[in-house]
Formats: sequence, structure tokens, C-alpha cells
Amino acid sequence: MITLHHLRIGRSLFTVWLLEEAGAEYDLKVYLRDPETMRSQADLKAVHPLGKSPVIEDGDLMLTESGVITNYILEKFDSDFVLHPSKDDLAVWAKYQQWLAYSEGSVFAPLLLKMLTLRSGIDHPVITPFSDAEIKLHFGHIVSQLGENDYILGNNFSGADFGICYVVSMGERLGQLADYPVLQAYMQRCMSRPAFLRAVEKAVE
Ligand SMILES: N[C@@H](CCC(=O)N[C@@H](CS)C(=O)NCC(=O)O)C(=O)O
Repeated sequence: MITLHHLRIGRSLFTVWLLEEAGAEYDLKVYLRDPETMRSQADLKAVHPLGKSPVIEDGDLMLTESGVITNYILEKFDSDFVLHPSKDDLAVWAKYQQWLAYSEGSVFAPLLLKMLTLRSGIDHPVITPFSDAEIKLHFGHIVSQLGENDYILGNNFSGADFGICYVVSMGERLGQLADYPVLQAYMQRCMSRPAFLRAVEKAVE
């Protein structure tokens, strides 16, 4: 059985959601952030030296990185290719991998900069305009990829939506979604899925 080490509150909720969508059996271990620093604590660092979540264990295998965990879980449990494409069409598979990597690889960094400047309470002459422009660039890109579709790769929900929905939800928490009704609707659509609602209940969010 899979064990998920889940740090509240953060992106591993989206891994609980992944496990629910995939119909996997799992054991959920919940960790809390230090209330002062908002960082993880010694209990999660005892699991993995980075002290970051999500971390999954499956037998002797321990995995970090939410995108890689998505690939692993869907390879293992989504054998009918409902949530991820097979490699039969390599171009379709590559596009899926691109959108899977994009959220952590490109969108998250400017959101993190924004979060830190907001937390500091003062605008930074270099970082604030950079993060604002990058968030606009990426959110505009996600809007144009969504087009009229329900999900990031068309009208079918896929593994790429876990990460995209995570960065969009982070944008919402940081007050960055006001100009993006398409992203607000996308987030609501994702978060209304029964598997997401079960994840919220199980992860005690
Ligand atoms: N790139 C990693 C990032 C993992 C990560 O930074 N997780 C955050 C939670 S949202 C964390 O554990 N932060 C606690 C800390 O750094 O102390 C992934 O996609 O899984």
C-alpha cells in the first residue's frame, strides 16, 4: 500500500486528490507546519532529509516531487489510461508531460516570490515587478491553453490538472485571480470533483 506523508497546508493535498482520482489505497500520515516559520518540522525531516511534502512510500521506494509522483501513481493505477495518455502517440504523451512539468517548473517560482514579498509587507523594486509580470505571463498562458475547454488538455480531466489547479489555487490565495474569471471557474470545476472533496475531508483541510 502507498503511504503519503502530507504536510498541512500545501500542495500534498493535491496528491491526496490524485490518489483519490486514481482509486488507490493509501495510508495518510499528516504533519503540521511550525506556526512561527510555516516550515515543516523535525517529524517530516525524519521521513526525508528535505523535509518537504509530498513524499510517498511504496514498499522500498520513496519518492518526492509532485509531478513525478503523479506519473508513478498513474502508471501504476490508471491502467485504462483515463487520467493519462499512453505512449502510443508520442506527441500527445509529450504534450501531457510538458503541462505536467510546467506548473512546478515555471509557474510556481514567481508565485513563491509574490508570497514572500507579500509576507514581508513591502514591495521590492526588482522582485515585485518581476513576479507580477511573470504571473501575468503564465496565467495568461494557462487561460489561452484552457480556451473553451473544461481542463488543461481538453474536456477530459488529466494528471496535468493536479499541478495546474495547485498553482491557480495558490494564485487565488495570493489575491492574483481577480482578472481571471476563466481561472476562477477552472479552479471551482476542479475543486467540485468528488475526488477532490473526499481529499479535503480525509486530509482534514
Ligand atoms: N517541487 C516539490 C516542492 C515540494 C515543496 O516545497 N513542498 C512544500 C509544501 S507546499 C513543503 O514541504 N514546504 C515545507 C518546507 O519547505 O519547510 C514538489 O513538487 O513536490
